[in-house]
Amino acid sequence: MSDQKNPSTQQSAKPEKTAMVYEPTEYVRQGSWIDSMETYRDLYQQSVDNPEKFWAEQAERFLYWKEPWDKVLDWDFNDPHISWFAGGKTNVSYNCIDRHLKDGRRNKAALIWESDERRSKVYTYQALYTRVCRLANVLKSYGVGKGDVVAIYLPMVPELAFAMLACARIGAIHAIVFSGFSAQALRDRIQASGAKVLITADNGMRGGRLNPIKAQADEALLECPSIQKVIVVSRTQQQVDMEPGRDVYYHEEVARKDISRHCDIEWTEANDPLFILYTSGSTGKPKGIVHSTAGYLLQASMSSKYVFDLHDDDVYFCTADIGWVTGHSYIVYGPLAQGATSVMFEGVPTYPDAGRLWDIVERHGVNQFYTAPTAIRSLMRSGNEFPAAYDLSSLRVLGSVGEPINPAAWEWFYHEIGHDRCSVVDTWWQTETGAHMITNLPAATPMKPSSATLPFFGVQPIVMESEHKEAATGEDGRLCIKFPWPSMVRHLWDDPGNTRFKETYFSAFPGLYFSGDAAMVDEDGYYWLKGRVDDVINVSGHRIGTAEIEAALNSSPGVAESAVVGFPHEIKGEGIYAYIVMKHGAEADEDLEHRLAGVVRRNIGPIAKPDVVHVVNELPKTRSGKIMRRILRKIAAGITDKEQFGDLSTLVDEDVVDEIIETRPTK
Ligand code: 7RM
Repeated sequence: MSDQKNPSTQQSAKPEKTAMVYEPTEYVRQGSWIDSMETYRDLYQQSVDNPEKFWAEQAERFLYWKEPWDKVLDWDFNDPHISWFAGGKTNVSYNCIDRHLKDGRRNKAALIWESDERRSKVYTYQALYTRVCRLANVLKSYGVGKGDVVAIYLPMVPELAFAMLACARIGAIHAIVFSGFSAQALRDRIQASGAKVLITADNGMRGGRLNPIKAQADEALLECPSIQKVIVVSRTQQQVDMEPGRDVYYHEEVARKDISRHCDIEWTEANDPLFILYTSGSTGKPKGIVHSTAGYLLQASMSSKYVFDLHDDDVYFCTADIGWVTGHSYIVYGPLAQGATSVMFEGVPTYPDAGRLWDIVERHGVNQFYTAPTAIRSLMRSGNEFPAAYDLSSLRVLGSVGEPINPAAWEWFYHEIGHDRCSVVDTWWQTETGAHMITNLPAATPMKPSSATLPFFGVQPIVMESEHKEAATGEDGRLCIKFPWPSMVRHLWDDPGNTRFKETYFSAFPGLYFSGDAAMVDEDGYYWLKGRVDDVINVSGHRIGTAEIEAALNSSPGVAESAVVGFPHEIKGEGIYAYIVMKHGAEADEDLEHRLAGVVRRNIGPIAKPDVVHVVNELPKTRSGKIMRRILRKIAAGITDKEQFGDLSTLVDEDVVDEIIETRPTK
């Protein structure tokens, strides 16, 4: 763990902090599942007093079990292993689809897909069943079965949801790669996961622009010998290269004569992996986060119900891309386990104009709307005339996720979108936590703008000042979790001996799970998140490791070394600032920035492109050879007064710092 607090992310709560407390309105409280603080506190108390009893009751209530479990919980955070509901048999596809065919929801809309060009398609639970079964049978016909990995590289098309549920149905493990990632990033993830099959598309369609997904996939597959079959969804009906024997069209395969529209369930053990999702950390390659079957689905489902106060007639809309964990848990698994109607949007918030999301809310009568602060800030900038032009009266709960929401964005969301009567739920969680961890409940918890408020049921956070010492009320510290929760990451994929798993999450604070975030608890017990304390940059709510960007930059000819840090960015939350040292004799010409952007785009994807490139002669290093990132973060944030840099005595050469300050680009 790096010992320096990342100052670039401190633009969150404190400076702008408002004293305002907003009580849930009568409008939200009416008919809600949890309508008072007493109910929340009572249930929360039960959940921590006797976690096993609490979670066993919830598991009975929220999931269908083919066979009961033998043991509710088995865990150890020192030699980390976590097992929930061991011996229990269930299936995620059954819980998200089949049981709703018998509980009166057969003809209810499961998914409403809204295309980039403003068409929509509705899939009932019955339709979802048929689609998923057919695809599951296609996968089976290729020999895919329990424990096999299926890589998915798809834009936001309905087939993405079908593919997830088809894998779950036959016990295969999906590994979704965000369609904005590059060929090389896809290749790395396929290689790391050992996937047998890839499901992809001819093209993606976003904001009226074509994304040549199949071409990217083909490039990746040049170095992925594990892939035996490639299923191609025809999104734009364009001619793409198809490799005979390997590549097949989705629509042709599911229509094959030998493919039945029923597919038996493969009953999986509660702890069997449901999916792998790669996420960035402070060092090395992305980590393959492995989520379980039962525990994951239980918490995703239960939080969907209570945090969004989801009711049977509701239309729920989460704007995330399924390539990230938010889409996994809160477009597909959580809402569908609840038997809800979930809107899946292919496009972008600003196409054809900045009213697009409000247009969707109006046309589909959305009741819950879940998005990220970066989207809110960008729409806020486009002006109030956009939301004002639409009927937003169906809304009841507004959600935020991805980074701390600054008070100005919170207030705008609350007033301009929620018309002072909806609740804003600020949900803190991570890829690793699988589901919501710290959040308000819309009809119960008084809201303080910019605070994620209180822990969800069963979640036991603790803010640590140092390795063995808890931080005092009002003091910043590191956010840890004391006790396992059902949707917790179980291990990292391909991590023999659990070495990296232990090192990353369980070694900084012995006996605790460490989140990588800074936080403070106030006098009311409310949590205020303060951003990452490791070398992870949160760009528009997406996690990107500085080490990954540096590796890309360093591979560019002429670059000797680089250091990447985050800095406060008005829209993105954090921007990417790259310090570059050129090789002896190499020139930092006008084209350098463009070349570096290119190499990052190719290695990772467009989201990781530096916002600022700063060529320096040397990086500030300590006598032991470590780059002093603390200083680089300050300079990137525009702090150039050396008085504010703290102790510089361990630097080899302080003049390096002066040179960097003097040459700072001023755009
Ligand atoms: C769901 C997701 C996780 C990191 C996490 C935080 C930050 C997410 C909030 C937040 C403050 C929030 N998964 N984060 N939600 N910070 N308030 N409500 O984003 O794995 O991609 O990122 O995101 O730093 O550690 S993630």
